[in-house]
Amino acid sequence: MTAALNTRVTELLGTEVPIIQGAMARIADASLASAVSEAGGLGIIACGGAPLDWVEAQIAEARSRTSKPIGANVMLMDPNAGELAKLLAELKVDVITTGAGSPANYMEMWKEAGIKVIPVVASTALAVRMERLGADAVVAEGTESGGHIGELTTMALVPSVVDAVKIPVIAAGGVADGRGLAAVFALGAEGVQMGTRFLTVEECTVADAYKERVLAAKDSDTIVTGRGSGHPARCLKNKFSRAVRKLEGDMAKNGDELEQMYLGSLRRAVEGDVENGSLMSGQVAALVHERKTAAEVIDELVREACALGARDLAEMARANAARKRA
Ligand code: TUI
Repeated sequence: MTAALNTRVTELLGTEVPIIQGAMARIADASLASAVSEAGGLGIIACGGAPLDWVEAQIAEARSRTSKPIGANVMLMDPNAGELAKLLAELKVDVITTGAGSPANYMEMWKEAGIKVIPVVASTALAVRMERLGADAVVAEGTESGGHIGELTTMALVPSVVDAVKIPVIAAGGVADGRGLAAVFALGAEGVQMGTRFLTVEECTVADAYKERVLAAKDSDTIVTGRGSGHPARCLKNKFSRAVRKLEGDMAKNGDELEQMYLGSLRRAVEGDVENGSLMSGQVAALVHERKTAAEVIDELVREACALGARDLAEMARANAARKRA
C-alpha cells in the first residue's frame, strides 16, 4: 500500500497520490490506465487516433477493472475530437485531459456533465486562458516530454504558470523518479504527470521491442522531429526519426514524402517496428532502467520523494497557493 501524499490535486481527483499517467496515443489503454488508478494514481486512456467504439470499450474495460477514478485524453488535433468530446461527456468519465490545442469549445459541455477538466498547456498564456474558461487544474508540460511539445522547459514553465493561476498546477516533462517528484513540489506544482516512466511498466501493452529501446536509451538519445511542419514531437533516435530530420531540411521538396512517412508511424512503433516507427519518448528515458509494475513505480516514487522532504514541499506549495488566493 502506497503511503499517502496529499495536495489539492489528490483532493480534486479523489486519488491517494498526486501522480497522473500521461496519455500516450495508441499506447495508454484500459490495461495501463486501470493499473495506475488501482495503484492510487490517476490512469488516463489516450483517445488520440482511436475510433469511438474502441474508446467506449476501453472505458468500460477500465471501469470493470477498478472502481477508482479514470481519465481520458482528447488530442485536439484529432479529426474526430468533436465527436469524441460528446462521447466522453455521455460516458461521464471522471477526468478529461486535453493536448495539442485549446478545449474552449468543449469546456461547458464537460463541466455540465460533472467532469473535471485538466488541459495540458505548454505556455503560461494558455494556462491563464484555461483558468478563465473554468479548468479545474492545468498540466504544465515542459519540452523534455515525449510526443508533441512546446518550447519551454519544465524548470522555466512550471513556476511561471504557478505564479499566474490559482488553480492547481501539475508538472509534466522531465520527471521519472522521486527526485523529480520532490523537485516539482519545490517549483510550486501540486502533482506530476508522467508518460515515459509508465511506458515500460508490465501493464503497458506496447510492444516489448519499444520498451527495450526506452530502457536502453541514454540522455542524448531523443530528438525532435516536425519542427519544420509546426508539429514538433520528441521521439527516440532511430532510422525513422533520422530520415525525417534529414528530409525536413528541405520542406518544399520533401513535404509529400514526409507526409507519407508519418502515416502509420505511431502504429508501427507500438506494434514493435522500432526502426520505421515513431518511438515517442521523453528525455527521461535515460532514467528508466527497470521493468516494474505500475504499483511498484508509484510506491517507489512516493517513498523516494518523501525521503527528500516531499511532504513538507507539497505542503508549502499548497500554502503558497492559498496565500495567493486570499
Ligand atoms: O499533446 C501532447 N502530446 C502529444 S499529442 C500526440 S499525438 C501526435 N501524433 C503524431 C504527431 C504529433 C502528435 C503525441 N504527443 N501534449 C500536450 C501538449 N499540448 N503539448 C503542447 C501542447 C500545446 C501546444 C500548443 C497545447 C496548446 C497549443 O496551442 C493552443 C492555443 O490555442 O494556443
